[in-house]
Amino acid sequence: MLFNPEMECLPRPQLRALQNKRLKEQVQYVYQRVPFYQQKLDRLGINPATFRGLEELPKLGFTKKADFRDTYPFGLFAVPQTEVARLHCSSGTTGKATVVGYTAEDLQTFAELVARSLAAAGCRPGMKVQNAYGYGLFTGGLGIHYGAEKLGLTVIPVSGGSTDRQLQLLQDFRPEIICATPSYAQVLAEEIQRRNIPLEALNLRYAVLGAEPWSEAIRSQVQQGLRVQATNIYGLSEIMGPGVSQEDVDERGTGSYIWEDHFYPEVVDKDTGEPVAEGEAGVLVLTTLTKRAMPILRYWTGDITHLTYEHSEKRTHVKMGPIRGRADDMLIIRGVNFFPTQVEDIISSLDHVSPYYQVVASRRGSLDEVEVHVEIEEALMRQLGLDALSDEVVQQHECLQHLRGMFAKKIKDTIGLSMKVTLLGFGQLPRSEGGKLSRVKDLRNL
Ligand code: DLL
Repeated sequence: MLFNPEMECLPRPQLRALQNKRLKEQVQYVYQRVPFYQQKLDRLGINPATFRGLEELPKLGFTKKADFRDTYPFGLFAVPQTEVARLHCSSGTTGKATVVGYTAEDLQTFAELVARSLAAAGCRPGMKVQNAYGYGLFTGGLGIHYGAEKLGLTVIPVSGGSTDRQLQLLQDFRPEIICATPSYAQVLAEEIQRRNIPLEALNLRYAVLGAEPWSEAIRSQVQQGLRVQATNIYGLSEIMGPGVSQEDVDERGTGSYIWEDHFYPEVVDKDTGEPVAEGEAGVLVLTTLTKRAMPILRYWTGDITHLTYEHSEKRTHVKMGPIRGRADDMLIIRGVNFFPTQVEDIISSLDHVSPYYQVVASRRGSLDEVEVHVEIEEALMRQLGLDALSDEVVQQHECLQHLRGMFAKKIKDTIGLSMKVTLLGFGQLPRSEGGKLSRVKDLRNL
């Protein structure tokens, strides 16, 4: 369903003209109101009055996470505090949090774009949504909440964690929709199976998953385990929160629509900052086109993806691929650039392994080492009559040794690195406690 058909289907020439007009306005607006941008544009010799819009956008350089830190807490705000209706912070960063603010108008836009996203995910007015994103400074909980209300859903604001309560509410209130991080949706799916809760006791149809990278293997696990159609929702606090882009339920696996009337996307080379060709992977850079409290020009998201402008039946907006990792998550192992999510692709292609894995980088002497821990499927554990796995147990089973060898070989063949593979029993790796789950440990202290 389209929430705003006029905007979602705006023919591309008109969409581009709208973006151009809004970008010029946004540049003038920040120049007048944010000393950080005024100084930056002056330094670059750009006069906002004669700025030519999209064609000149690459001249503006990038805004980076460090710029938020350097101007902490309110240095990038374009309105007086009295006009700021809400504050949020970005999650999981070291040092000072990144503070972001919204005017009442920004919150309206935020709600509309989340409403659009939920509609694309399959949600319809009148349905109930269990919102298992964390409420608080994190944008996930409240962001989804107001968008869901705007679409006309009944919101169950349970927040993240408390798995017993989540399962109880899923059975008692019978929501059609669950919104959660993919790693927490995996936990719910597993617990339902472990507790022998029949899927008929639930009424779920859709899962809207985001806030961390996930794979097709996780999609299958959640779709089967919760009997839902699962779509991707992407976003980040610095730009807005959830709902910057969203996958359509009927077009799963083909990318997520970026709501281009409000955000202008570019993908650039992570080393040179130069634009890459359509379809090529690079760092996603986003420019807000309508933000009032905290407009951001060319934000270096650090997220690696690609764009496709291929025409779709449903909407005219561009699609972005799944996030393949973050530019700063990239591990350089013995000189080879490697994204831990590449391991995920290999896992998806193998039988008998679960979608749970962890990549651990360490250093012995001056040599980098990578170890991949991966769980095998519950069914195989049962078949072999095992509760847990250890190296000794693997030694005793030829099929496990074969699986381990095949996995290590695939890693070497596709990534070009030798990694030690450790097979674990189902349930041996950490699970999400309701929020984001980190699958990478870098112990090298680089
Ligand atoms: O995670 C906003 C959000 C909430 C998105 C709920 C979706 C659902 P931050 O805490 O600022 O905001 O983290 C933003 O999370 O730069 C990505 O690296 C990652 N991320 C967000 N969504 C996805 C996704 C929220 N669908 C950072 N796939 C981003 C992969 C994602 N990574």
